[in-house]
Amino acid sequence: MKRVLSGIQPSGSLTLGNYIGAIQNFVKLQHTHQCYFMVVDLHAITVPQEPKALREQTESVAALFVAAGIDPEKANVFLQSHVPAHAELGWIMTTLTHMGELERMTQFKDKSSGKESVGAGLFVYPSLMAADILLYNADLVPVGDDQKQHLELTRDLAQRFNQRFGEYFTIPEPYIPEVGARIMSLDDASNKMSKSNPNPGSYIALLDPPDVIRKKISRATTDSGREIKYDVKAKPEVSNLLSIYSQCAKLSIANIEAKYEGQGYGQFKKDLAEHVIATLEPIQQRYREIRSSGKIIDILDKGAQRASEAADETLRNVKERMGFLLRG
Ligand code: AQP
Repeated sequence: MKRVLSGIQPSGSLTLGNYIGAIQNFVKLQHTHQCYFMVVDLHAITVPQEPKALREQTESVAALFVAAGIDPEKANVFLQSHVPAHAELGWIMTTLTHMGELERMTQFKDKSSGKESVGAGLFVYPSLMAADILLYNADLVPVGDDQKQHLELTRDLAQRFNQRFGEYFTIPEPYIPEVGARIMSLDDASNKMSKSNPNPGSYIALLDPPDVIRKKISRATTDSGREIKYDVKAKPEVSNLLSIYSQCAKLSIANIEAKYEGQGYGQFKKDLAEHVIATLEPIQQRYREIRSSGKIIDILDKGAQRASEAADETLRNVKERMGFLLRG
């Protein structure tokens, strides 16, 4: 069975973008692959996090994984910080990474641009991501467009290690989902929908109540036209809403265009809000049950135990190959 690894940062409240672009694919993959799905809290602290919020968001993301349909008996669900091998292999990978490789990373350039002071962790983040993937010898990594460059670096680091210390790491491949929409921000369709956006009107959180969802969608930016047509260049905002509609209502875009032919944006937005609400309602219901049961701590403990077994073995092999004197 091929191994899949992916993670989501607890850097805010999960959005519909995270669900459509990542979690719904995780749910499918768990049936056909050996999956490792983690909440990457060590990555989240590469930008400042408030401790109380970090703790709450971490538990919330883990509970949302399960509420959205990831079965902790099938997939390994755990926190990155519960498996210390991530930080240790992360350091080892940092020593194998060249400064120039990190300087070329566009995500670092984006996230650091205009900031007076930037943590070194943000700079070396791609080396830690490489460690996350290589620890489990993952074959496939579901990645969005913005992470492709980091996966390329992971592949280079795996090859570099294998050349210097003997064949060991699997070279991971990107997993491109069959339907992988990139959901854009509701207030600006040139940016992706992001959980850390300071404007909550720019995203739909998976835990937003129905009225908030209705309000956010009715206020979503559109153009001054009337036509409901998918054309990313000419009508980026409407195209984004069509993608969300298609994913939530499980209808093709052509079908939705035909349904609203000759109508303005009003009814389209109202119906879209109801489809989003219907998609999120069962997830929110299960989320409340999981949080109130307190089971998530136990799920994360078991997930970390299983993940540690695989990760510790990799780390031991890596250290042995590199010439570390191992404990007896
Ligand atoms: N807007 C999106 N559309 C489709 N997929 C998305 N993902 C994120 N936003 C969208 C996918 O969700 C996973 C989570 O990634 P992450 O938490 O590690 O960080 P991210 O990609 O940077 O996500 P956010 O929500 O934008 O977080 P912040 O605001 O903290 O940077 C990834 O698989 C990603 O592709």
